[in-house]
Amino acid sequence: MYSQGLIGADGRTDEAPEFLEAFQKRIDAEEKIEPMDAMPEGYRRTLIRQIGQHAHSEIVGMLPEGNWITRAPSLKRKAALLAKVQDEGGHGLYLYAAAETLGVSRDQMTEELLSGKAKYSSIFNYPTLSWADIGTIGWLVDGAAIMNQIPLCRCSFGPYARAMIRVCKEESFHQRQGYEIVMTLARGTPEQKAMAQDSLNRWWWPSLMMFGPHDAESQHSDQNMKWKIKRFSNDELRQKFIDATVPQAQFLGLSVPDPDLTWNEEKGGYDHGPIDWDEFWRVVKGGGVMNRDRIEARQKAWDDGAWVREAALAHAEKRRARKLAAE
Ligand code: FAQ
Repeated sequence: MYSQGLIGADGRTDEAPEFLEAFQKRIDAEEKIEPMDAMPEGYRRTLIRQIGQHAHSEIVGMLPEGNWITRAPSLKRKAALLAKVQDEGGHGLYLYAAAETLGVSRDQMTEELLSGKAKYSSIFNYPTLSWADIGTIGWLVDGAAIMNQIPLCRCSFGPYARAMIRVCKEESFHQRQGYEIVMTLARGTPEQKAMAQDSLNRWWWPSLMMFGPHDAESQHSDQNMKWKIKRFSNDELRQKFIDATVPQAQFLGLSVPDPDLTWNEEKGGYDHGPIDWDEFWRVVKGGGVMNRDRIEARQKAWDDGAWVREAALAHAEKRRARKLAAE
C-alpha cells in the first residue's frame, strides 16, 4: 500500500513551511480540499492509502456474503442479500473513483491489492459458516462500518466525504436487514437461537478489531486527526460501537462473548476484556483462515475481466478515431 514515506506525515518534509501552514489553516477552517487544490504530498498519499484500502474492503467484502446468495432461506432474503452485495460493489466503485482523483489509477490500486502490498479490512478474512453469519455481518460489520464512516462524511477531502454520505445511508439499511435476520433467528427455535449465538461468538471480537489497533499503537491517527481525515480515534469509535451494540444484543437475549464486559457508570460506557492483537496482526499480515481464498478470488475476477477491459479500451479508441476523422 502507499506508505506515507518520509514526506509530511512524520514532520520531515521538503515542502515549504509556509505552504504547510497555509494548508493547515484551510483544514482548521473546515474548508473542503478538492482534487485540483494544492495539498501536501503526505496528505495525498495518506488519502490514497486509506481510500484505496477502504475500496478494496468493500469489494473483498462482497465475497463472504456473496457465498450465501444461492443458499438464502427464502426469495425475500435472497433479494435483500443480492441488493446488499451489489451495494457494496457500488461503494467500492465510488471509492476507487474518489482515489483516482488523487492521481492513482485503478489498475495500480488493484495491482497493490493482488501483490499483497495493499491492505483490506481484517474482518473479511473470516469464513461465513452459517446463515446466521449473514445476519451478524449486517448487524455487526455494517454497524461497525457505519460507526467509522459517519465521521468520514466530514472528512476534509471533498470527494471522500461526499461518497461517504450515500455509503452511510446504504450501510444503515444493511445494518437493519442484518439485525432483523438475527432477531428472527433469536426468536425462532432453540436451534436457531443457538445458531445466532454461535455466530455472535465468532464475529464479536473480529468486529472490534475493524477499528484498528489501540490508539497507542496507531501510527497514522495523530496526523490524520490533525488533517481532519479522521475525526475520532480508533479506541473512541470502538467504544461507541460497543456502547451502541451491547444493548442490541441484550434486547435479542443473546450474550456478548466477553466475560469482562461491565458497565462503567463513571465513564458512561462499557469496559471490555482484552482484544487479541496477535490474532489481529496475523490476519492483517495474511494469516487468517480466508486470506488466500479472498486474494485468489480477486485475482480470478481480474483475469476473467481482462477481455472486458480490453474491449472497452478498443471501443473507446474506435470512437476517438471516428470523432477525429469527422473533424
Ligand atoms: N484491517 O495507524 P492505523 C465495510 C492497518 S468497510 C486491516 O490505526 P489508520 C463495509 C492500517 O491500514 C471496512 N488493516 O491506520 C462493508 C495501517 O496499515 P498501513 C473498511 C488495518 O488508517 C460491510 C496499520 O494497520 N473500512 O466494512 C485495520 O489511521 C459489509 C496501522 O493502523 C475502512 O477502510 C483493519 N481492521 O486507521 C463491506 C474505513 N485497521 O495502511 C462489505 C476507512 C488498521 O500503514 C460487507 N479507514 N489497519 O499499511 C479507516 O477509517 C482507517 O484506515 C482505519 C485504520 C480505522 C481502518
